[in-house]
Amino acid sequence: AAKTAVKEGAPEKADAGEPTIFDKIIAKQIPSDILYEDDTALAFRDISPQAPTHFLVIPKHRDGLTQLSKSEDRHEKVLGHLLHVASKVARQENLTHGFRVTINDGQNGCQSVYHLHLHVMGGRQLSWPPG
Ligand code: IU
Repeated sequence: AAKTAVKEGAPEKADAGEPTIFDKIIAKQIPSDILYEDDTALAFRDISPQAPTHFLVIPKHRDGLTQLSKSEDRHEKVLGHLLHVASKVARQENLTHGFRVTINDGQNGCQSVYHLHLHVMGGRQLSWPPG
């Protein structure tokens, strides 16, 4: 998992996160199955689906949002937008019987890519609680 690398004694940068694979997906340098795109958000199918339908919703401009726990007041609008995009794409994908939205945060949350992303999973009966 990519960990934030800040030199000892160095002032913390606005976005100390290193580039991730999602930057290449946003730039279309590597192919992905894009379901929705606007100026702010991108939704694409997860490469390793955990349900019949599994897509990710990410902000195009990370702006410090390596993970949810780094949110600042300025992120409020984009955070709301990402949830609404999750809902719209779930509708587009006909997840009429329900779905789950998950954000994995940090080590205990099993986050592996340090660019905020919402998982949207559906198309089967999910169980609760998660592992
Ligand atoms: P996580 O919550 O950080 O663990 O989720 C990262 C997700 O990104 C995970 O479900 C991967 O399958 C997914 N993913 C992807 O869709 N395409 C990629 O090139 C890579 C990871 I790397």
